[in-house]
Amino acid sequence: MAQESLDEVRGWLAEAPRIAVLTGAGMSAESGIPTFRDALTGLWARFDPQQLASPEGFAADPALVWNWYASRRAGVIEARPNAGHLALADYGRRHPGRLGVVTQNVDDLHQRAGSEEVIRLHGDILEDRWFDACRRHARGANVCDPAWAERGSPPACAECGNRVRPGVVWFGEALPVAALDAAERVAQECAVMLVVGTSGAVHPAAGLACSARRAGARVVIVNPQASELDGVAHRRLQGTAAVLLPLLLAEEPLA
Ligand code: BV8
Repeated sequence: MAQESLDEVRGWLAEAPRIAVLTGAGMSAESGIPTFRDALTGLWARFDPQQLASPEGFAADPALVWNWYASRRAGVIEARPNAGHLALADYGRRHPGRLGVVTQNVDDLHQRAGSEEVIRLHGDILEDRWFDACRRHARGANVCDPAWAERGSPPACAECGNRVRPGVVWFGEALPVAALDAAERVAQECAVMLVVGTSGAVHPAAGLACSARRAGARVVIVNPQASELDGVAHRRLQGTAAVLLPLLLAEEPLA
C-alpha cells in the first residue's frame, strides 16, 4: 500500500470536522471472527449464509439455524477487539463527537474496545428475542420473556410454543429505523467516510457509502480485496483493519 496514499488520507482526516466509519465483517476478521461469507466453514460449509440468516431459513429448520448462531455466538464471546477496534475507540475518546461508528456487524467488539454510541445496523448476535408475537400472552404480559423459555435448540416458550431467535436483522427483514436514520445522518454530515472490511454486497448498509459521496464526503476504502464499493471510493487503501486503522488515526507523524 503506497505511503503517499496513507499520508494523503491522514491529511484528509486531520482536516475533517466529522468522520464516519462504516464497518463490515472484515473489521472483526483479525479478532478471529470469520467474515460473513467465510462464516460457513466445517459443519456449515454446505449452507448459504443468506439462507440461514433469514426468517424462511429459521422456519424451515429452527435447530440448524439456532445451532449456527450458537456456534457464532461462542466465537464472539471468545474474541477480543483487535488493534483496529482499539484505534477507533481511542480516536473517539480523543475527539469527542467527531467520529461516527456505523457497523453491519452483529458482534460487540467495537463496544468492548470502548467506542461509544455505535450505530448497529444489523442487530446483536448476543441478544435473544421471540420469533413470533406470543400467542397466549403468557402470564399476563404482552410478550413472552426469553427467560421463560424452556431450554432447547431453539429454546421455546413452555406456554405457547413460541421460539426464541437471535436478535439480528435477517435477510428480508427491515433494519431498525432509528439506526438506519442515524447512520444516514452520520453519512450526510461527515467530511470523510472510512469504509472498512465490507464487500459492499448487502443493502441498504452499503448504500451509506453512496450517501456520503453524494453529500460531498471523501470516501476511503480499507480492505485487502476489491469490493462492490470500489467505484464509490476516492481512494482504496489495500490492507487490513488492524494494520491500517492505527496508522490512519495515529496523532503523531508516521515514522
Ligand atoms: C432489507 C445479520 C427490506 C445476520 C446481516 C438492494 C440491492 C440488492 C439487494 C437488496 C437491496 N435492498 C435489499 C436487498 C436485499 C438484501 C441484500 O442486501 N441482499 C444482497 C446480499 C443481494 N438486504 C436485506 O434483506 C436487508 N433488508 O432490505 O429489508 C425491507 C424493508 C421493509 C420491510 C421489510 C423488508 C437486510 C440485510 C441484513 C442481513 N443481515 N447480518 C447475521 O449476521 O447472521 S448481513 C451480513 O452481511 C453481516 O451483517 C455482514 O456484516 C454483512 C455484510 O457483509 P460484509 O460485512 O461485507 O461481510 P463479507 O463477508 O461480505 O465481506 C467481508 C469483507 O471484509 C470482504 O470485502 C473482505 O475482503 C474484507 N476483509 C477480510 N479480512 C479483512 C477485511 N477487511 C479489512 N481487514 C481484514 N482483516
